[in-house]
Amino acid sequence: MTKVTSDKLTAVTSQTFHYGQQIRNEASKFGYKHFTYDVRRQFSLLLQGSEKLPSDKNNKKLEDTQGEMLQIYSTGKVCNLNTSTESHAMRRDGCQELEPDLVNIMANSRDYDILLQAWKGWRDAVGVAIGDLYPDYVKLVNLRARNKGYKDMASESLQTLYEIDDFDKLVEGLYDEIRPLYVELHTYVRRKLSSFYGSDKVGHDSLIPAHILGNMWAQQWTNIYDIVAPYPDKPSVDVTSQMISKGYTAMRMFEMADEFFQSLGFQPMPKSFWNKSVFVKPTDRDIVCHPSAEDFFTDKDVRIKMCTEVNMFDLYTIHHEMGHCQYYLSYRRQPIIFRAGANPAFHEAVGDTIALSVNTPKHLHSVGLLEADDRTYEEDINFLMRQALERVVLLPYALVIDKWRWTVYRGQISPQEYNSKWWQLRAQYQGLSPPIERSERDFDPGAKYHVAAGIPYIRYFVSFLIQFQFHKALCEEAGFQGPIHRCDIHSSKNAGQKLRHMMEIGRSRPWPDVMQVITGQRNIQTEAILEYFQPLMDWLKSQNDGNNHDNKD
Ligand code: X8Z
Ligand code: ZN
Repeated sequence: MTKVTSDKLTAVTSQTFHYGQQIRNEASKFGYKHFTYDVRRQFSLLLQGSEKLPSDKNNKKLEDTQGEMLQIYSTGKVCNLNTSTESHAMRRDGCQELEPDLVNIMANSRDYDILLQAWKGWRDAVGVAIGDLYPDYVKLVNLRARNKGYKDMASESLQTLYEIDDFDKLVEGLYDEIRPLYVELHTYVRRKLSSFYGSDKVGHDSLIPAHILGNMWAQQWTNIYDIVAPYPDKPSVDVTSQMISKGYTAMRMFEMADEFFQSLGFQPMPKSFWNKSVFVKPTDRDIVCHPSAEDFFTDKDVRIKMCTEVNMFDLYTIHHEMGHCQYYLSYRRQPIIFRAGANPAFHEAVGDTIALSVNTPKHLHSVGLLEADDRTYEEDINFLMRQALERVVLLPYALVIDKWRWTVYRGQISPQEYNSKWWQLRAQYQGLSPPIERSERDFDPGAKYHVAAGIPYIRYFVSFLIQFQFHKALCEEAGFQGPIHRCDIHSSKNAGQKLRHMMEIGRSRPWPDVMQVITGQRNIQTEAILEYFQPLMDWLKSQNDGNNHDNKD
């Protein structure tokens, strides 16, 4: 992102903020309690925590600090990487950018030291600089939250977004139900990595070094599927190489996603989407490559921005982003205040729910990306392993990010403990350790986009649970019989209608009501995800044979 772009962004953020204050001011003049339900709900959502106007000076400071953090993140580069033994892209300035360069190294290199250089380099380049700004940032967001009548930023984001008290305790309880599955998976993966890299690098009953899991943040581990494949002689369920050999392009991947939604009865993506979205990384300017989907709130103007690479993970991300766009289009007839997900996790879950079908061997076979769909036990387990690396692994990661931020916002730790607390949570929930010594000069949370951009993360934790509830409900609606991990809802107009009904409601009702429309349940549950992964859980237990070590101790 150039300075000009970032100044523009700060200016627009500021304008939006002031406009919001102005209409909130107007709205606060009405005694709305006796209005009809719909109008009352709009007023109360609009007026949520806006008791006082924050001082303009502090607000400007917050915008500037936020802008600076994003600027550091989006222009971060790692120079002097010694990758001469491997063929990795090197830019003319001898530096590597996060996307695609560093992301690809983390995904594809199997050299322990090169991975370490890329991992450390990225944290040196952006973490440290963001860490210098973070204590001020925390003060400013807390000040803003208190001005609005909240205790701190943690309670502001939890209360405004989820409309439930003690939401943080609720998610902790849900994770307790997932932990046994994660512990089995972690134990198995650690053993495979230990044989691959050697027990001097990965101990048998210890934490896993965070840089060898195929991902810069160890948030999803699909890129090391080849190392951990349960039945390596059976066909790979990762279709990246088929996508490449069949000459797939970014555009073709977007068209595939659009076709899937249409098969469920959704409208095609509008013309402006195809004209105005960014599908591949521009060569003439820096942009924030982190994938995003935007609602322009006029007509049908919805767009995606993504620096797409041809691989199976990006195919999943495209469905994720298109889910956001379909949500924007579904609720566009609602009043502005209701044009949002039932809660942020619902927005994150739509595209992921669709991708649960897209990823099935049955579907991949039907689009010519898998030669056979044998439906043998081995193929099932291979498939579930890859799915677990994509969807189970994210759960503890998501919890770590926001548990850490809540602790920080609540002032329970001081800036001198930021990084050590981070690694304590990484060990406790994810079973990961830093590959080299860290200190409080480092600021490893800042190496993640959502921390630099100030975007809450617990939405993904909740999304990765409810997407399985949605999937199960839609499969039933589609009349699918069999284990839910094999279900592909492609072409089911009934499933599509049910999903659309839920999406059209937007935020006009409390989320438990909306959840009920699609699943018949009123709460977040782990039953569907655990049912989905049960065959893998049984297989992992037999492999680990009681040799698991809860990474809590
Ligand atoms: O940020 C995203 C999306 C945009 S809302 C690409 N995700 C999280 C991440 O990348 O950290 C999707 C899954 C988790
Ligand atoms: Zn998203």
